[in-house]
Amino acid sequence: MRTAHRTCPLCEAVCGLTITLDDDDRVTGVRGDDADPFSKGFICPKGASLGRLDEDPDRLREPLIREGGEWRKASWEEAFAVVERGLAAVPGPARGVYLGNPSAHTMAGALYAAPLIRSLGTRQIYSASTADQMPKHVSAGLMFGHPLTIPVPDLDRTDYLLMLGANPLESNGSLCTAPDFPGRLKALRKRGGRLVVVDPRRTRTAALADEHVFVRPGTDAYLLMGIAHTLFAEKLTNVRVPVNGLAEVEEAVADFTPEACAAACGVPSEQIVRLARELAAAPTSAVYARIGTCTVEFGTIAQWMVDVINALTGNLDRPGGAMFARPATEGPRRSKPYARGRWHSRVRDLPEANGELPVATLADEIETPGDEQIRALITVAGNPVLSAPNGSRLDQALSRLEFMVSVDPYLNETTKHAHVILPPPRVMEAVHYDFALTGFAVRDYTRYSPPVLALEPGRPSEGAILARLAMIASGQGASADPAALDELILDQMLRKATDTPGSPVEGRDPAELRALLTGSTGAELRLDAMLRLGPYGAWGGRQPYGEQAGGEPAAGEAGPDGTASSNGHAGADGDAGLTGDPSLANLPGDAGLTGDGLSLARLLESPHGIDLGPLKPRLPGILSTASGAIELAPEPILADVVRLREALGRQAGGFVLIGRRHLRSNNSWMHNVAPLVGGTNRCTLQINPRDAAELGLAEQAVIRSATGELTVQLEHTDTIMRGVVSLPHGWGHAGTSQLVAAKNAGVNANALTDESIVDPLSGNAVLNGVPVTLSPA
Ligand SMILES: Nc1nc2c(c(=O)[nH]1)N[C@H]1C(S)=C(S)[C@@H](COP(=O)(O)OP(=O)(O)OC[C@H]3O[C@@H](n4cnc5c(=O)[nH]c(N)nc54)[C@H](O)[C@@H]3O)O[C@H]1N2
Ligand SMILES: Nc1nc2c(c(=O)[nH]1)N[C@H]1C(S)=C(S)[C@@H](COP(=O)(O)OP(=O)(O)OC[C@H]3O[C@@H](n4cnc5c(=O)[nH]c(N)nc54)[C@H](O)[C@@H]3O)O[C@H]1N2
Ligand code: SF4
Ligand SMILES: [Mo]
Repeated sequence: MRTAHRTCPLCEAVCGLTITLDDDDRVTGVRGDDADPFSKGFICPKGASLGRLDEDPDRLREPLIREGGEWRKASWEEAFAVVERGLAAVPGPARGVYLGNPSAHTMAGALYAAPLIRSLGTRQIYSASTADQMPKHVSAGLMFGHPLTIPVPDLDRTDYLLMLGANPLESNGSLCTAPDFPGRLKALRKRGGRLVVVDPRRTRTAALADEHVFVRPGTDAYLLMGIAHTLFAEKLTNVRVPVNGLAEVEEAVADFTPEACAAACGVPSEQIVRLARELAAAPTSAVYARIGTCTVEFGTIAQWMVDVINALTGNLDRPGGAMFARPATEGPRRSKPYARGRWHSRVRDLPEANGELPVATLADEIETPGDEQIRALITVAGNPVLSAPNGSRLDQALSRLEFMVSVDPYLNETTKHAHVILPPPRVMEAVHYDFALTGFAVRDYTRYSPPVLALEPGRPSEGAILARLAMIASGQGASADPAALDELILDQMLRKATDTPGSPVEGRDPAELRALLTGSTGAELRLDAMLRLGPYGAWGGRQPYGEQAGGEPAAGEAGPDGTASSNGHAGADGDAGLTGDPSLANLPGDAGLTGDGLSLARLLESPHGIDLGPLKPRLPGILSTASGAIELAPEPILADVVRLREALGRQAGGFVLIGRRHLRSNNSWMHNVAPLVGGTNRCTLQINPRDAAELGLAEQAVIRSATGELTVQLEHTDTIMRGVVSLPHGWGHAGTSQLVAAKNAGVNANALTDESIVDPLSGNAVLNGVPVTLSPA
């Protein structure tokens, strides 16, 4: 028997795990790692079942090739050769790529998705980000100059937290990396702080709060505008950070009186006013909003308002307020100002954001003939048939592709359309480093997990799979060596650092620095370089390490800034890296480190991770706006406020559908693990008992939307407000080899969501607040 340590890759909480294995290398136990300074032993049921997930007999162990309706196992060489033929037959601009959520958690996604995208030579780039947090990237980009400059609530120090559209007791948090989020909320209350939760359902998080506010789905933007209006009207603003556009914000919110907003969002005007006063009066306060406020019609406006209110109350960038993390691999900030809508989708003219197009238009782009019609598709770690709006239409569209290759451990509702499936190794065989999520952490922290088990001979790591796809796509052939790609990227990264005026390695020889790097794989070498050049690193920590030179990045380049956004997309244009902060260098001493700064070797010596301290103020250095100040009133957002104003008088009527998450489930892909799906059916439609009585609904109902209809199992509960029904997504398992999931199939909530409606600024899907009708089954 032996013990190993690694980070849990399953959700954004980045818990440290202690894993026990027997002599045959079978996982016998998974528990929280008590010595991890950030998660301190916390674990949830998903993490605890990681061994079962890893040893799931339905996981693919070798590539599959589909010929007609028949699947057969193939060697890696044959599979890559088929991919080469499939991609070669389709010109670059007609190749699409979709990156799913787990690619935000894997090192492969962080290090190799960007080179893969660039080598495809296409604008047909999609990810789960446009079914998730794209509105936050757009508002952050426009306000702070970079889409990953996203403030997080300073959970451990705040006195008052207003949380909207998030349910961390089930999700364990999102765009707010905080292991044991539930414990941190309890600690907030215990130290006398106040927690207010805004949600159309009285969730487990709401039950723990001091106050729960029911809000009509899709209308948080009104609630927040009403709060901002009150802050101005009652002269409660106290802006302490450099901003432009304060007067414009005041003007924009002028019409949004608490009374007008109350009518639109269903929260009484007195309550809106009181929330504003409380946020301003608390010694420190933070507003935090997540998925329920993003995947809606006014998603970008709501995300913008969150940061505007934090700035107005004087809580942006101060302890106890909303702050910016400083991750260990943070690269230099870029010099180009943020822009969205630089190009538009071919069929529906929807705007690009972060270099991607909205997943809501993926089916259009596959179905509609034309020069850049998607004829070949690569999916990595995604299941859009169950996760994208109108997934049923996508299901049909995918079956028409000339060629599809999926990198995924499962044959599922999406990958069943592939011609080749390339399975990544087991979690225990994979490396782990959280490039993306440490950028949204409530404490600065770093941890590297080498593989617990050696890779089976002949089996490529996921990084090597993606690197080989990138090399095939760029015409280097199926047998090109992935190590060459890593060396190219390393060379570019080191050259950039040594060429940058003011960099601590300015003028040094890139080859000399390359010789100093350690690591047993290309991924480790690249991590080592990023750590050393990062803000706590031996080569970057003490000195300002200035601006990146402008210009278009070369194909295949990732650079120290080639890290991923929350859903793993690093930006087609290579500019979605984390921001750097040239003015506020962090002394390694500050971080509780002794001796030299961070490097891979330092992380390997610290298998439980390294605490880099509480968040510290970072303004104005973290900003990359052209003005050098926070743009409180970006023009594209002000223009969209007109749409919000027009909808003010809109009469709410009829039922609307929202989603929800459950602690023991994870989007679409953990339903094949028996201990997680056992017990009662969780894919139920929650309905208020009074609504059910009025409609004469008992056990089952038929629910219809503009796009589809489903027969659903009802769950009567007064925790959901009247006029609202809730169905979790990620279910509706059909036609795959996952035997446990097939027995717990459920229905696909995204058969009901409408791909024709998006949040116009971000192109994000509208998954909450979908109009539906109900009738007895
Ligand atoms: N109605 C509704 N729809 C939603 C949402 C909602 O709230 N309501 N939420 C949206 C959100 S927030 C998201 S993020 C999306 C998620 O959308 P997707 O990312 O498209 O879907 P997932 O279910 O997360 O699919 C993950 C896939 O990755 C595979 N996988 C797991 N681990 C690995 C790995 O290490 N490597 C690789 N290569 N593959 C792996 C799994 O087998 C699975 O096929 O869904 C969105 N859809
Ligand atoms: N156990 C588990 N953990 C997960 C996941 C999972 O599937 N299962 N998925 C992961 C992913 S990909 C993500 S993005 C995160 C998401 O993390 P969270 O944002 O915390 O997601 P949810 O738990 O879905 O909570 C969203 C809440 O928004 C509410 N809501 C719906 N519509 C509205 C609205 O219009 N306004 C307001 N104010 N509230 C609304 C819903 O009732 C729900 O309680 O979770 C991650 N963690
Ligand atoms: S909370 Fe998230 S990271 Fe922690 S054990 Fe559970 S799934 Fe893993
Ligand atoms: Mo997500």
